[in-house]
Amino acid sequence: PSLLVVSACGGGGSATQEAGGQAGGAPAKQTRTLKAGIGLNEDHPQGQGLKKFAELVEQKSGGSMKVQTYFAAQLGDDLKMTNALKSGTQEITIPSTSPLTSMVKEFGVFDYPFVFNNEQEADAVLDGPVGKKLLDMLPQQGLIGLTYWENGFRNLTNSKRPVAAPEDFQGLKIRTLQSKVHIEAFSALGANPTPMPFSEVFSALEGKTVDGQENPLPTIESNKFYEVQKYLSLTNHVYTPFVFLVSKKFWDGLTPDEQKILQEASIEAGKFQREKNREQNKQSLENLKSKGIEVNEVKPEDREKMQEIVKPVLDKFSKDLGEALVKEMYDEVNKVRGK
Ligand code: TK8
Repeated sequence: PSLLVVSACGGGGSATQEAGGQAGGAPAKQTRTLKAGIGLNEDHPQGQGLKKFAELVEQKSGGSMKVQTYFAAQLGDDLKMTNALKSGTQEITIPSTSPLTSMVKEFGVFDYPFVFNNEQEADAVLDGPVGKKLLDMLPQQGLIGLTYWENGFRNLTNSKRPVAAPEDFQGLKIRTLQSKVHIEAFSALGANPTPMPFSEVFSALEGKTVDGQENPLPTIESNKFYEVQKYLSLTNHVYTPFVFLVSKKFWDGLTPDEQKILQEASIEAGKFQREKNREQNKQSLENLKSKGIEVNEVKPEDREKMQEIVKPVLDKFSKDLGEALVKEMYDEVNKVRGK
């Protein structure tokens, strides 16, 4: 007679042990169920990536590890889910790095506007020593950072006017990420930044508590911000990474093999996710135009002016976040540029 023992596993995650019959029978096989939640929708590249990750984990573990997926902030916003990982009530989340600056301030270097010109430069920094250094700061927060996925280059939408030159930011009430660098950079540009969790953005735009917001194009499309915004300005002002997080309490209870499965699957699914995101970024621009949002470009010289305006803010933050770290990031970018 087979015996089913359900036990709460020490570090969170539910574990089911199926005893292989009587004592002396086949070794007990443990099944683990991992809760993974994200802020974006199932059809967004982040959602597609998470589903890919779940498939890979199931495959690689021969079915002994199962990932339950939750989309669209069903389990809460980025910070709430990250805190659930810390306390061990959720196993996986993939937040933007920006709200994590309240835990690891050094993630603020990824909030510097106008650092990367393209995704390849971002990949070099994230997959290189700078990215690694930041992941290494997570365990002391009760978090394991396995790899980076892509949120992407952010663009501004608003209900007032096209934003093409720095003066167009004047007085615009913009929802920003919960990051000091973002808040101060938008203030320097003359905007009125209002930080809030992503899950509150649509209703804030709809109810006109804010005039605008900024996010990558796939998100603007997937979350239907075009329904409540008139203008889309292709500012490409900053690149936001997603960081793949696992609860440390949970991680510490895994076997090395199980850890390896999660590590490999997160990286493999991440490659898939980055590719999907880059395709979708192009597609979303077309889709958004056809939805009737008014799109404008930003001239390189106006981007440079914006860059000049935020520079003192960044110089100030570099003192706090570590000038060596900031320099390492820019050096890495210059390497890709062949400088
Ligand atoms: C989704 C967020 C979102 C981010 C934001 O959970 O908050 O604007 O860009 O995509 O991480």
